[in-house]
Amino acid sequence: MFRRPFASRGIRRSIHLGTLPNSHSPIVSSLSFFKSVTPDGGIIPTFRVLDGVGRPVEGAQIPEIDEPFARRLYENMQLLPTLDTVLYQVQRQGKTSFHMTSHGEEATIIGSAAALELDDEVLGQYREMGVLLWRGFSVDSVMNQCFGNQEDTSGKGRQMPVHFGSPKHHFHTISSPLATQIPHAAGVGYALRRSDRRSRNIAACFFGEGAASEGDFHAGLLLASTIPSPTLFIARNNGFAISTPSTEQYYGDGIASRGPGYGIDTVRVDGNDVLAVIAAVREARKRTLEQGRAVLVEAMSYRVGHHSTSDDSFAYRQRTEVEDRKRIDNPIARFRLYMESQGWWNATEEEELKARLKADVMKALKRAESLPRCELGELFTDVYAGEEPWNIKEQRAELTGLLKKYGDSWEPWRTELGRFKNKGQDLTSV
Ligand SMILES: Cc1ncc(C[n+]2csc(CCOP(=O)(O)OP(=O)(O)O)c2C)c(N)n1
Ligand SMILES: [Mg+2]
Repeated sequence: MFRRPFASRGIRRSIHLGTLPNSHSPIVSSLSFFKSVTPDGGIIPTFRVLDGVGRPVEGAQIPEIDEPFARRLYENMQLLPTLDTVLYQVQRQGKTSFHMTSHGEEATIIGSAAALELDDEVLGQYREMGVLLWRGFSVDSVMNQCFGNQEDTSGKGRQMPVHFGSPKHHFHTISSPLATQIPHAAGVGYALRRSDRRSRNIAACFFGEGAASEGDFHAGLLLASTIPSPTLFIARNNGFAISTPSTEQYYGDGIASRGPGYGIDTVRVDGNDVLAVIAAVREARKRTLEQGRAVLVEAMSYRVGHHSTSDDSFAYRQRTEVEDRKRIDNPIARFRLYMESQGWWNATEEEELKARLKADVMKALKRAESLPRCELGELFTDVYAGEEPWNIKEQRAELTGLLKKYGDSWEPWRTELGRFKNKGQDLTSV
């Protein structure tokens, strides 16, 4: 069976000369090239609901949300930067090794999370902590992961900070090598299709526009397109892949233009407009589930923060550009203004919320930094299922030998061992 990829896209045919055999491609007598996927040969439009100051735009399709839901959205959009700001400073104080913020992308991340079902499988890139927050992953859990202490449920302190994972929250563990999650998501979508969750859940995959330059992006979209599965791809186009501006990542019309090439329903949305994101992702999810086919959403935003704590973005972009982008279409301010216009929010509540969130985060920070790490021997557990293989036994024996020899006498090791539960004795006392 052949689809008609261009039938509705306004490719002009001067004369009807039939179609190619085994194809619906209409034969034409005029030579014409094209490089746009829109019917009028233009740029793919961006869907928005609210203007820059939170007023519905003309003809806006406001998604259905009630006051409690809107409050929850807003609180999570505020919690995310509260955590980010503290965790960024904590890294600067040398207490943790790394952090990545979501500054500027709160609407994309929280809005998408809010449009998904809580048990949809999520495969993130690394900037999607907000999805976990929306799903009830606690502030304590965030801190415990970032400190890698004995209560880190993501990986017992064996992952870098912000490399969260939580089966309970259907959040697959973050893996930094770019784009690996994209073909994985197509596989997760396919597994869902073959399971009893077939008509209930989807796989939602987040990635940056930079990650979309990897081969894995194309492998993943092709897989989801040819082996249909309920997989929703959400591209966070935040303008940068570390120092490389998005203008150097593609010459075509962003990431969205690639969807139709794979026969995938696609939409571009204003990623700084939380209501637009909710409307777009809700509809995308519905299509994904109903058609059992992949859908692509490109959310347009701007990374206001540095790439990570290892980056100083003023080395490659103007401070004024960043300051401007903090003001223009600010996702949080914009939604707050909308909330206020509905009578759902006011200045007193704003102050109370900020104070409460800051207090919650500081309390969790104090607790997390006071807890020891897991026992050192945990380093070797959970690597393989079944009987422990020889190489793990060998590595444990080697570390134990070194600890027995230098653990007490070499100061850096002594200090480091003091941070683990039982101070490494689970290894040395055996
Ligand atoms: C395969 C691979 N190449 C390079 C890197 C280094 N790296 C880490 S993040 C990043 C930029 C990714 O940009 P984007 O996908 O747009 O996501 P953003 O950071 O903007 O959210 C790069 C190049 C990596 N982690 N993996
Ligand atoms: Mg990016």
